[in-house]
Amino acid sequence: MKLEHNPWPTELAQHYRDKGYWRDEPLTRGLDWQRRHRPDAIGLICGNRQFRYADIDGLSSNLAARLSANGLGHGDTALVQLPNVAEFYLVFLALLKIGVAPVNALFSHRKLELSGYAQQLQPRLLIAARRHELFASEDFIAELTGISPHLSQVLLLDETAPERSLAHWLETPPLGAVPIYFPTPADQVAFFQLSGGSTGVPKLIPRTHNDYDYSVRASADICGLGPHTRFLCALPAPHNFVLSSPGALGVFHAGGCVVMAPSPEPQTCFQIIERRGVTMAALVPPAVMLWLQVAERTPGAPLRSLEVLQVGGACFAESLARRVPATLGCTLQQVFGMAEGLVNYTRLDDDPERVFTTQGRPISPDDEIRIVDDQRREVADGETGMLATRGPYTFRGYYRSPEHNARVFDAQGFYYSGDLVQRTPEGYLRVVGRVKDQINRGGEKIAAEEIESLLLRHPAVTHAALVAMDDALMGEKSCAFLVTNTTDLRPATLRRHLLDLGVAAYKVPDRFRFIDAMPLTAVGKIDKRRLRNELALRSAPAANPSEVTS
Ligand code: AMP
Ligand code: DBH
Repeated sequence: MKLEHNPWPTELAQHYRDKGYWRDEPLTRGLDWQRRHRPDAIGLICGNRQFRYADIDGLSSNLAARLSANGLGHGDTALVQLPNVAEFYLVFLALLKIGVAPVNALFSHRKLELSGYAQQLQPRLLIAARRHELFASEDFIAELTGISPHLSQVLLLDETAPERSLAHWLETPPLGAVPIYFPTPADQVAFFQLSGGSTGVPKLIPRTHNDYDYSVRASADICGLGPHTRFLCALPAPHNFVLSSPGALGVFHAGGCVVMAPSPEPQTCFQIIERRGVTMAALVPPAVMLWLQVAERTPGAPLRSLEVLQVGGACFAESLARRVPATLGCTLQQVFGMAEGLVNYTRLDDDPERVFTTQGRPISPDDEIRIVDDQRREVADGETGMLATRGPYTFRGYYRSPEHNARVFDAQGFYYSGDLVQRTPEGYLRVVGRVKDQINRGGEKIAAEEIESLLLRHPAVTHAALVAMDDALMGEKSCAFLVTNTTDLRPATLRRHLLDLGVAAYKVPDRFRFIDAMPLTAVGKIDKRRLRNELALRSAPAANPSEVTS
């Protein structure tokens, strides 16, 4: 059975094969090569645990075989939520091996996000962690089974009962004959990536082996990965940046070593970097700010092994970028990517000025970029326009979302990312803004519509609008403007309301403002530009008693 996805047109697919981008091989091929040729090389470090390539392959094969023996295979999907631990990759690789397509939820996701994914994918398998509040008891598992009635297999990290213990399933080969299993065909869905989104319901991005594998291989090449690479995974492991740009998959492809960190917090990361000789790390801008502060306070900080720091996920101020090489003693690489596909890198041998002032150029000569105005006419180099792209690893449609797809793709299959960019004459991109209704909170994306509709579920809220406000550390934070039918609604009540609905904490507005009426545009839509301007004008806490700031 196949999972649906919008394929590339035959001619383009042929072109991508002819160029050698698509190799019709599974995403696990790189691992397979390492296992055969360098079984004893260390590929993964998590705390005090070290995994050789032979271990990574063996453990993931145990899990693959057991799941396969239990009847899981092509056409099936899995909901996975794990923290930054080695098991994240062991599970991902196991599922790829047997052709079960997972969605890897962020560890910060809660009921609402997980239920949304379960609703869309109808998973038969759930892999999660007992340490997550939702999985400390059985209630939410029962709820998920209600949403996805075929959910028949549950495996948990930190679980003691063997029939449900992820550790047990990884460490023990199946009894009896090992079943024969295969990955899904390379032009089919391998897994679902998460989109930051701009709509009410979080959208899923089908990624095929062919397209993802190409982006990983080409990224590993651009970033100079090899067996010497020790890559620090300090952002959430499922994030497209640290999974594939070049991320952990790039490192496995190149035979290097992924070193897990529980968070990007500098004290922890600096220790791990020193202890493990980390050569490369990937961060979002707020984390870089913290690293710079700590490194500046403690000269001679233990970052001697660090060669490259990648920064991406949100706008990185030029002034900060300029501090990176001197303060952290490493090469800076800017990365502008998206889980939907297109990834841009500054190159390691680029002139520093270019690295400080642009977000890089695309991976592939066949990444087609259009920068267009409101009428979708191309603008000249240096002018600002909306980014549209298609190419050998940019998806062709969100999972089961025909209406939304009709809005964000044009007839030629170009995807409109919602970013406002400029192109330099050399083909480098600069991200200057956004047209999508999203808040980028230090790399964590919040779809305004999702939070507005949740706020409106409170009986006292009659109108809600979520907008970005500038923030020195996070780049942006979120502010909810609200019109209510009562005078005594408090931010704390609304915060509780959102958390009770089960939304991830990072999506809860950082500030609430109560106003008498929403400003409207000429066509009667909420005028978010005016709301944003208002915030910019009064960035100091409001003194007006009709507004509550928190
Ligand atoms: P997502 O769709 O969640 O994968 O998020 C991708 C989006 O993150 C892009 O469309 C941009 O809006 C934003 N983004 C990623 N990298 C950068 C960057 N280096 N500078 C500015 N924005 C970025
Ligand atoms: O923000 C992102 O989604 C992102 C950033 C850098 C990404 O998907 C990527 C690199 O691949």
